[in-house]
Amino acid sequence: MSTAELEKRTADPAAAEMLAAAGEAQILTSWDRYKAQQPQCKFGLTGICCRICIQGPCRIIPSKPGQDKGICGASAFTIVARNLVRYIAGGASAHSDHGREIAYTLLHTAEGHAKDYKITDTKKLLQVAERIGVATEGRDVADIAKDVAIKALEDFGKYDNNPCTWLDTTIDEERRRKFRHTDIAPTAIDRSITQLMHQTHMGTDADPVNIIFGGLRAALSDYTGMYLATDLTDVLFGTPVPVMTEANLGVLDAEKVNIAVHGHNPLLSQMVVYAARELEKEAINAGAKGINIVGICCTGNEVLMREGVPTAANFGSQELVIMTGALDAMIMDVQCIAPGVKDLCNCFHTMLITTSSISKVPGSVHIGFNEETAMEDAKKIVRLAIAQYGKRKPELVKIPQLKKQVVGGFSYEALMDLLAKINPDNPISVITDAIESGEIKGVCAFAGCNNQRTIHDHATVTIAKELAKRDVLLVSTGCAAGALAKAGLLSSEGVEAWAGPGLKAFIKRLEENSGLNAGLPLVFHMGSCVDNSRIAQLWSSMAKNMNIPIPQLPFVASAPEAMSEKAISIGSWVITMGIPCHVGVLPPIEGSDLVYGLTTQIARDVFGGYFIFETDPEKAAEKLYQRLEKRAWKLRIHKLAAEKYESTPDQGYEG
Ligand code: MSK
Repeated sequence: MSTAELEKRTADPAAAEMLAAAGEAQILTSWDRYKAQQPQCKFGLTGICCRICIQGPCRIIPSKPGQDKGICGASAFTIVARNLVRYIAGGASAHSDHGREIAYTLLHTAEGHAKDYKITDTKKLLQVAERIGVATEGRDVADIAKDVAIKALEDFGKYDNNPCTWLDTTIDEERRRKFRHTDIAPTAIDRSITQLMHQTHMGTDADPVNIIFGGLRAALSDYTGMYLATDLTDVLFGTPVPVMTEANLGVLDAEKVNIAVHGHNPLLSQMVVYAARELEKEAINAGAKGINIVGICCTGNEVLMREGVPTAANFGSQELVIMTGALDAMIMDVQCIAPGVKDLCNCFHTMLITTSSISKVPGSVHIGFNEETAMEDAKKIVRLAIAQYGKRKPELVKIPQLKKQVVGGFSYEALMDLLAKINPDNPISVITDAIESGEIKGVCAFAGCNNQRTIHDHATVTIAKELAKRDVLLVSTGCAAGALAKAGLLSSEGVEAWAGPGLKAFIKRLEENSGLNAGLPLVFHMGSCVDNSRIAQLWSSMAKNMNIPIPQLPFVASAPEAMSEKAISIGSWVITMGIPCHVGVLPPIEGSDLVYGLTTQIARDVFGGYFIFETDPEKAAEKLYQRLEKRAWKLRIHKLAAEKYESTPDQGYEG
């Protein structure tokens, strides 16, 4: 494969090296399968293929009488809206079901039925308990944890009509009112998802506006599920603090047993990390120099944040970890595991181990993972990997010697601790003062995946560099954080290379006071996909400190390579919170001008947040920067006016 062809596939040099090797060995990857799918169906791409009943599929051609509607009479706008919100239902179900598993484990830990787990962060438990109204005074930690877990589980299926607790206790009064007026606050997660599937069933709702609002209710369920997942995971495994690690395929170690944890649920990956520490000697007895755990996707982000486990790949390059010939086992839990990894495993000695009853791949080994026997199960899995090490074919081992330093672990609490070194009384004001003085121009949060419709990692890295140059403070989660990590933007090297003068001065000021042994990174890694809740906590606290509603805050979000249903549901709740959200891949909505307008214009009028669809990374950076500049400028004008007329700044203007 020529260099030009490789550059069209990935911006990651290690991935390019592996893709060249795959080409030579005639091993097909997702890049080849994407090419083989071209041209993709235009009806599907624009959202006007309806498969909701089995009279269909119906494909809409607006200019052709008779075919301008589906067989049932559904218009293009109904079909596009239904298809779009069903993505949200899928995303919300995945995030929230993940949260449910964590809540059950916390409950069983508190009851003493999950002996391998413990309550690690009591401080966070008490904070969460107080926030959601669970009594703490004079009570046993286990009793408090039990009540918190039950409250979380109630958010899935409670039968009263009050908003979900994790939504209601984490938003301000202005958003609470907005969600009440628009009737999109979910009362129970499961109900909102079920109701959305009902609403979009054949012959129920044909009104695209009503359908979209039903979708937004489910999106706020996604928010609820991921927020409680973050809170309770911190309680179980600890709230992340800054850690040093590395990223990219060079983190694989030819002399060790290499195990990749892949998926999302830390209940498994944390146990694998603990088990590997205990079984180090067994690996040495097998002839290896030890055990090397590496992460892929968000379960990788979870253990990076808490344990400093290095990242081997993000979503787009997951198959290429196997291509190194040095991966002994890939352990998967749920979500974002491409079934194509099994084809790669068949070409090498890598064992694919599935662990969840709802996530299996034909031909792989299944070890059911249970919370009651968590450590035992994790050890069984690690021992399989050790045995597999002996089957490695040295002649097939080819690890690209490319990796970058990463400083991660910036939970909301860790960020506040860092800011408190400068202003212990009001840590968040360190950021808001820097925005008000113009030293930094605002904040951009990067989230989301890789998508074969874009060059792997290219848009994420390009937009981040462009915004950093213009003094925008950057935070990230998910596979976007993976892309930035592999490109060196999660290190102090990134600050030297790409930060504008204001951003550099800001980060250096934090660094001088940090008390850490490492330099601070250009982009602050805030965790996995569910940890977008940490980003929401950040913007809420900034808005509160500036005494403005969130839609006036100079804060934007970007998912340059969005791929999954979860990314659509995250983006949807981000806009309901009042944050402009860029997406670098057009979702299938072009088949209806009305739905397109709802997401990009009407959303702005109603919520203050809206989607910005832009596939060109340079243009996207420009648009994001303009949004920040405009919001910061309006803030300054209103503040000046308030000072001049000795009044309080106007709260009612559009941000
Ligand atoms: S893993 S949802 S590919 S970010 Fe969270 Fe990555 Fe997107 Fe999955």
